[in-house]
Amino acid sequence: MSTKSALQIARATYQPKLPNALLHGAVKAVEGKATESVADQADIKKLFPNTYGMPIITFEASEKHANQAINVGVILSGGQAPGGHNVISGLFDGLKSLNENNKLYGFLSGPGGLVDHKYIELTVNIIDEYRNTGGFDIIGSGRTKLEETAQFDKGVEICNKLGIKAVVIIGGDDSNTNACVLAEYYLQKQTGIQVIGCPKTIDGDLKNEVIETSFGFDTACKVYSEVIGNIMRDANSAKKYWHFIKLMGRSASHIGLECALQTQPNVTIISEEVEAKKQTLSEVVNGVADVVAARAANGDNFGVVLIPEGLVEFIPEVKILISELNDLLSHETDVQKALKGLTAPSAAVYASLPDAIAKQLTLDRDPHGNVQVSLIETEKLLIEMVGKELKRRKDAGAYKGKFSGLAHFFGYEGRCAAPSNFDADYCYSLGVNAAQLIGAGKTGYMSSIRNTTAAAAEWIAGGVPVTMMMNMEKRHGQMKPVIQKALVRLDGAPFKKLAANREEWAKTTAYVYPGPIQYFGPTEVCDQPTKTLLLEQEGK
Ligand code: FBP
Repeated sequence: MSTKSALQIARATYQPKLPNALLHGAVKAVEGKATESVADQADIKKLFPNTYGMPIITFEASEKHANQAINVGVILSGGQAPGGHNVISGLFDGLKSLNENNKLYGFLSGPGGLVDHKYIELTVNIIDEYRNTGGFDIIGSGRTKLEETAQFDKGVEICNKLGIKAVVIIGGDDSNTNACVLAEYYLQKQTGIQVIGCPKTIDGDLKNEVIETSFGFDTACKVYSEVIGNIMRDANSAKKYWHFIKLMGRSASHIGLECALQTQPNVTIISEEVEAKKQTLSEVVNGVADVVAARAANGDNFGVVLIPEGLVEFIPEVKILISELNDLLSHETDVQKALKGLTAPSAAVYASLPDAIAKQLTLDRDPHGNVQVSLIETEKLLIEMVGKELKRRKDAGAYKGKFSGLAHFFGYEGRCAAPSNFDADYCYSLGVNAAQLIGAGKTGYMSSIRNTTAAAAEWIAGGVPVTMMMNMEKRHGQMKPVIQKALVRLDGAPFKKLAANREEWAKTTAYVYPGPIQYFGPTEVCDQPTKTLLLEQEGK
């Protein structure tokens, strides 16, 4: 056992807040109207005959009644997100309040644990060690996809052996899609095993009309914003560097947008806007160079630029280049030979890239043959290209400033942070709520806590059928049912707020220094949700 810090010891005693409906361990499930999937209704209905169209469920507090003892399994899936341990402790406490003989098993290292029969029983002593802590180390996580019926059948074997009647999958859009496929299969095969999902990902892209936010987004953005604020203060003190900060978020730019709203940087690139405006790489570079030049004209040779991790895949010409490279390199391992197969426009884009980045595009591929965007050093790419552009302007007598760029990438630093009060409360509620969905006999549902900008007591607890969030999308050449990913909406309140202010933030030095997450203290300091969530909910 590792030695604990004073904060960890104090934090372990924090009792997460719960919605009123979940406070006393007994609920009544109120069913809404039948639901439809967000799109492709006929296809989704055909693929999910047993779990399609189920109603949204809202829980109301009720009288306690006797429940049969059951065993439940839990899985952490995908990238770490602050609050995962609280989902599990909430699930544990929720199950115990249904029946103190209920048992919780944790499958180890992600969905693979279910298939490979690797598990531990989660006892109260283990759970108590992890309350309100960051990380997924209680049982580990992994990215094995649950897609094949052979895997599902292996799952039935271990569930039957351990007497498990329900599996809770804590994951992002893909993992919850797979949870729904599993729920449907287990119903069809009459296994008697329920499957419940929980919305996780720091990326913030698992949200919709009925899921207000994915857990972990709040804490991760606050951690990044603290550090961005510190860098801003350094920039404003030394007045000699331009800091280019890449922020995690595999495709959507929600993290970059939220951090921008919290800290007010000089430039924030939003991938979704770049794509919508069909911007070229040189247009993106010119946009940044314009701000650097305008600030230099005011004597400010410093600044901060926020860059979303997935940017390159949203620049149409780079996206085409990457897809051509994926194809060519899947047939030809000799990179030089493969490059000869590029179309003329892609060859030109490739030639315009700094050598190191061009090399990253050809070398780093994941097991599916795709470029791993988190390994592409977009922050360095932009520094180099903006530097070149400024030199060109200087040679033409159009710019007189100094430009010195520093590169940063914030991602892993925030994924295992101790959850903010919001995430601690939200996650614990999601876990207790998942136990109630199991108690109510539900399957194919995602645990849902809504009204999250109100005080926790007023949060609305219940369940949302996963099929409701699905549409059909092309994956590896085939149409598949998947939960629709939520990208940044350019007509949404958070983006509009950025758009209305960014010209001002570019020119003036309007930095905000949010400081570290506070766990103890006044509610206006400790319990605020993200600006994204506040702005989105305000508009409803
Ligand atoms: P999830 O969608 O699984 O929550 O993971 C998100 C993420 O943190 C991305 O922001 C990032 O691109 C990716 O995981 C990194 O993956 P890995 O942990 O495999 O390096």
